[in-house]
Amino acid sequence: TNVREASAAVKPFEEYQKIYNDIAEKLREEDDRDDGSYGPVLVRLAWHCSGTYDQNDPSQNKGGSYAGTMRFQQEQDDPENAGLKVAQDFLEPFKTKYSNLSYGDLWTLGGVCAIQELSGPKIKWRPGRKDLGLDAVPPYHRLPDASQETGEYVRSVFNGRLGFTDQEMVCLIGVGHALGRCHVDASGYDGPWTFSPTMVTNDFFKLLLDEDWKIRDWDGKKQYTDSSTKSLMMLPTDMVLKKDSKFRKYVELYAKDEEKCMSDFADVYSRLLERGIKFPDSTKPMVFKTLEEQGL
Ligand code: DDH
Repeated sequence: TNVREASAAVKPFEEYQKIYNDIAEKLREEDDRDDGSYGPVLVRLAWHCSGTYDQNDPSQNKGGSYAGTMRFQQEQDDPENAGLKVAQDFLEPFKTKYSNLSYGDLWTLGGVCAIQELSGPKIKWRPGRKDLGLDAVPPYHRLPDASQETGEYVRSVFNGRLGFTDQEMVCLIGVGHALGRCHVDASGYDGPWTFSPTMVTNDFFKLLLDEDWKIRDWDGKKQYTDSSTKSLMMLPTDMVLKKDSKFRKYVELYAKDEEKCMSDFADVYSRLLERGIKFPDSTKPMVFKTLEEQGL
């Protein structure tokens, strides 16, 4: 019910593959961030522009990736979006270079490209989102607050608003947080979740189960650190996946079965990027080739 209609694809597949390649080449060339890649922050931008969707909101403020409203200061100022301007700026040149490309399409395509180029699975993607005005900016407090440490809270976001199952939320959070790191100057948290933050893996699940996680002794926000190396982190919301038995069985499943983890993630991330959007039947899901597959 709470959906917006996408326009029919305005470009042929080959045009979108060109945009994909441009983003992928820029990712390869610019390595002056954190662990050497802007990929993780692009994955987070795609998630945060989509994660504002609320299936129960009867108002016009539906959120989701459709309207590209994070280009407005008002949405950038949502405390949960701190640090994402970097990703928007990274993608901005392509908005200028390609006409008829909406922000919603550009930012979701950026996430798809980053996952695939960081050796993740193929993510099906469809175009047709349209830029809408300021009145489409979603309200704050829809994106998750990492300090909340209950299953009830995590489910209120992912099931209540976004309509995902327990298994789907575990998959999204755990594969997302295999990538990148927290920044004190953005969220107030600090550090990476895994030893390979520029590779899409199921390592988050293995580390969550295998490591002994203790509250970090510092004067920052409450977060957890692994006892063996003290170089990794978990957020309070991440720890819920281990403590809640209904979540934990999926953590165990994904820690054991990387193939299932990746194919489930491909499916659920793709649907995350399309929350609240109805695509015309004529728009078939696109699957892009990586630079490597094209010999580029
Ligand atoms: Fe996340 N995430 N995330 N996350 N996330 C942060 C970083 C990254 C939460 C909080 C934070 C997902 C779910 C949740 C990524 C992907 C995904 C940071 C640190 C916080 C805090 C930001 C900073 O300081 O720069 C919370 C809470 C949740 C939750 O669901 C309960 C999901 C579903 C994804 C996904 O992509 C599917 C990625 C990638 C990063 C690393 C960004 C970077 O710059 O590096």
